Amino acid sequence: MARFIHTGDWQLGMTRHYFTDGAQERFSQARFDAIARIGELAREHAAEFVVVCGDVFETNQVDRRTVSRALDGLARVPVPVYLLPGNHDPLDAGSLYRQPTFTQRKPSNVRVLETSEPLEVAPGVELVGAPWTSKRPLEDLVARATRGLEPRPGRLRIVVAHGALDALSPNPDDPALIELASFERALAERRAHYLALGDRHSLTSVGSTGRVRYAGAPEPTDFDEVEPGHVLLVELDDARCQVEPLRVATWGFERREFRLDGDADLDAFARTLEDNPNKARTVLKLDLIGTLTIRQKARLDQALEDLEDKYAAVPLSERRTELAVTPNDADFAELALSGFGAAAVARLREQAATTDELGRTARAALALLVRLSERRA
Ligand SMILES: [Mn+2]
Repeated sequence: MARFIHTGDWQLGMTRHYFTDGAQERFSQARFDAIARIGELAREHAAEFVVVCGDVFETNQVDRRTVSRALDGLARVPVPVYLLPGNHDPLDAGSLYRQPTFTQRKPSNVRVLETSEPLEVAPGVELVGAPWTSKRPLEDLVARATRGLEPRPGRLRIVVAHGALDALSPNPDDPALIELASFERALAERRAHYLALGDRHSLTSVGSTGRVRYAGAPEPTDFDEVEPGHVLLVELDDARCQVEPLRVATWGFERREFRLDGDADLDAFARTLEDNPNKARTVLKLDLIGTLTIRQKARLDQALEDLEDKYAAVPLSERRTELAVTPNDADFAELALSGFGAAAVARLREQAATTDELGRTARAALALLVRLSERRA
């Protein structure tokens, strides 16, 4: 029997353009902390080893500090860890796995799967790696890694790979697609017993065998991921494959839609988003629809500014502009402007009534004016 942790897509060193410096540092740190948590889970669940199925690092160009901190974290994992080069960190001429920072500081419990030569990692248990040696492989690396394998009774084989399965990919012309049927034949013939995959950041079981899986990213990286934030605890023998997802993530990517048609909606909006106890580690994308007056839009802008201060980031949604803003008289009653100020508001209101870019700019200017005047009051 084999009992191990299957993970991948750590993406150490990943950056996001919408982060402020502080949020970026928290995001980076969370990925190092995940290594420590995976080590604790390995101990707690008596896993014999950990396989990391590619994209351990975001690129081969991550800075020295990222490599050093990763290796420091890996040294503390109480079991052997096997790293597979993926499409983000391929084993090419410039690979970080071949640079002195990595080779000289690599702890003894860490090994890079550089070839598909079966590697015995426990009595009767072999790993078969399918490493990426370039960013654009021209064949199915899993088929290549398993082609020459013969069934050996009493021996379990875990294939460690990275990439898209043909059953899930929208791009049938990609020569590197992993053919599910071909691996299922290897399973049926007992040439291999499990396919540990990375690349897809969503927790996914593919086909009906339960032996072909993506663990997903242990810390999420984007909005379109389904159930990211886990590693898989796999218990495997010839007759049985039991897999349990174990939660790791501390971050979240949330996409939320709100309909805003007045002050009551704005109250509920602010209350709901204020409620999240994990704001500093949540990236929030808002889809806002509805119709607000200028004064209400000013309230919304104030609320958004407040959210941007508290959340990790609130990147702009493409749909945020579906919010309609319509000036009404009450918006300006309290401005108490005269002379030049009153004339400017009158002109902006005229322009705000148009639907073009000028209208949008005029409405934004009026909202800002209302907001500033309220702040002064
Ligand atoms: Mn990845």
